[in-house]
Amino acid sequence: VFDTDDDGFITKEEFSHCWENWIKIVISPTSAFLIVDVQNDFILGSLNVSEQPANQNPEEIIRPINHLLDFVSFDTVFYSLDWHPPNHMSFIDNIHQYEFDPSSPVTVNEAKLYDTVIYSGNPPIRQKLWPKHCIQNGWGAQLHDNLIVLDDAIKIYKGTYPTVESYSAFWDNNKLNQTELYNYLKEKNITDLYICGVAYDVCVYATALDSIEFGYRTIVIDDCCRGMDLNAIEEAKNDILKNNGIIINSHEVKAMVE
Ligand code: VGL
Ligand code: ZN
Repeated sequence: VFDTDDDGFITKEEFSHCWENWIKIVISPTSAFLIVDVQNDFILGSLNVSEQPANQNPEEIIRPINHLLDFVSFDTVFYSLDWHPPNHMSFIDNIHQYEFDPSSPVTVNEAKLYDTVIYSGNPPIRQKLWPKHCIQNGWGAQLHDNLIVLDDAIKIYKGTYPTVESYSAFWDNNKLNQTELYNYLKEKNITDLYICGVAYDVCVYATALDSIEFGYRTIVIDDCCRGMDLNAIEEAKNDILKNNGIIINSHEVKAMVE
């Protein structure tokens, strides 16, 4: 395998080839950093996670995230963006545009914000109702102004189709369609995926579970996440740990990556 010209010696070129293709990968982890949905609507706008019972200022996560971007040499940095068309079925204002399934626990006339409804479909579609948020190209969908956005980072857009909800940055909620994230991670031979962002108990949680399922060493950076509901955050963290995910503080990241 090493000695492709079979002369008993490994040339520099042969070694470089092996190094680039597998030795480097075997002996050292390759780390990517995924920043989930740090967009205006989740930090300051319509789905501002600090209005929820967790009641911590979500802007506090920007500084430690920027610090990691400045001082840790990740192989690749990804930003995921919740990126909905105006008629997305997750918005409570749009429920009259979609047909409710008879099995829905609440009817179109009863449905309130944060209820889960069931729309007709084959199979029927369970959907939690949210305020309008992250409309494609709008202010709410922009990454927070203070967040450092690296020039060579990759953006992953999700929830882009009206009748498809996507909490995870990998998959839609029904696991029918993938984003480009997994292809990029494979192409770049990433072994370790560091994840942070909002909402801890929704999109960060779903993304972490999918990352684990794809086989990545999955590290969630606790102080760089904020969520909607304290109990749900605790449950999400327990579930991540139970599935062999890792949860650490941002000051531990640099030593792990380098
Ligand atoms: C999210 C609710 C609806 C999230 C996205 O990014 O956590 N939450 N859409
Ligand atoms: Zn959304």
